[in-house]
Amino acid sequence: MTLGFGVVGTGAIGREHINRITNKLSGGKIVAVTDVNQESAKQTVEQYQLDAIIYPDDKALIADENVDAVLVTSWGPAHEATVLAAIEAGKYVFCEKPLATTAEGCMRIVEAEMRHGKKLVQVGFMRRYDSGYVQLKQAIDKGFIGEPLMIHAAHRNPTVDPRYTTDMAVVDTLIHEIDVLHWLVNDDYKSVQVVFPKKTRNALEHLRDPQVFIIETKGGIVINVEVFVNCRYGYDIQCEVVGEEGIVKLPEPAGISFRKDVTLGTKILTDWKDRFIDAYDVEIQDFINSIQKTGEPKGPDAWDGYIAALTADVCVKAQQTGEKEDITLEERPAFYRKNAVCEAVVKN
Ligand code: NAI
Ligand code: ISE
Repeated sequence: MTLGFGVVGTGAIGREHINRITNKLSGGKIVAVTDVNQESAKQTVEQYQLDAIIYPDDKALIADENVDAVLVTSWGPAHEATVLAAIEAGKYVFCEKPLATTAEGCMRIVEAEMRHGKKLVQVGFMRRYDSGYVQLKQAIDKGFIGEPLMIHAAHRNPTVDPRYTTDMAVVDTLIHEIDVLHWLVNDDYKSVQVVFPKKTRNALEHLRDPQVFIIETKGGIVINVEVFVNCRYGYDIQCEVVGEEGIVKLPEPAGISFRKDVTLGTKILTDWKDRFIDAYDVEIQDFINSIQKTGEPKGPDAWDGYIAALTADVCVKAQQTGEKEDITLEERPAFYRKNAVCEAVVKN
């Protein structure tokens, strides 16, 4: 059966996902779209020559019987209401991060899904599908570097929109590391402290940039993540795990090396769309395949969305207090499996 997608939000990543479902992946079809900017929805249908109904809002789209799965790519604050409405209607959901902007909002989604009795929701934490992170995880799980002791990570964007604020370094950017790093080392977070180095003159007045997050896990691993969203030189994601017996490091994205103008070099990417293009393809193909094969998505789930949101809330608090703040997580309910994805990626 072809999975009919209804898309809520036809902006940057909404169009990316529409394109991949329509032109690259198999087993899915865009049957409906909506956007608060109806002109954007209309342009998208024309751009990708979709045979899809344009709805005035998410509720009408969800009610369409041809919509099996709702692809939520609207702005973060709108996600919760759409996801809850989709669960209520018994529809599958692929929701871009954040699942909801607060831990309470994510918990409402978790409760609704558990009441429904079957897993419906996958969150767009695509790094768990990135071949570099998967290789790191396999090495760590096999004991290749012994016990992990430290992680040094960096998330750098060349520049950001003027509306980007200091807390967005957590809820919009660090959120990817929050999800992927505890998954990588099979541990839970215990505390976080934020340090603000000297500010770059390339950041607008209202934004503190760069920022360094020092996160400790329950097992004693110390993680430092630099978030630097006006680094200028490119889009650069780094991750190095230091273990008792050795070190593993995220591979650099492939690209030709060149010798030119007395320089030996390699181009650095500038955009998240290109850096994680394969991971986005694999995550959505896995969403389609898992539903078709088992009736449930297998990727990062609503509980993972909740853990990320709760941790993000504490990180924002730590930005404000400058103190080491405790991260207190509840036990993962049996309804939600641990460590979603790696297995699926390894098989694919
Ligand atoms: P965008 O601003 O380009 O697009 C969002 C679209 O949603 C706009 O067209 C807007 O009119 C529409 N919209 C907003 N509220 C709506 C509502 N209630 N109903 C229907 N349409 C609504 O934003 P972008 O960059 O596409 O981001 C969308 C989401 O995807 C965000 O949550 C963002 O955090 C996430 N994202 C995830 C990435 C990843 O690496 N996984 C990368 C980029 C974005
Ligand atoms: C954006 O929303 C993303 O999710 C990108 O992956 C991230 O690198 C960027 O900082 C965010 O703004």
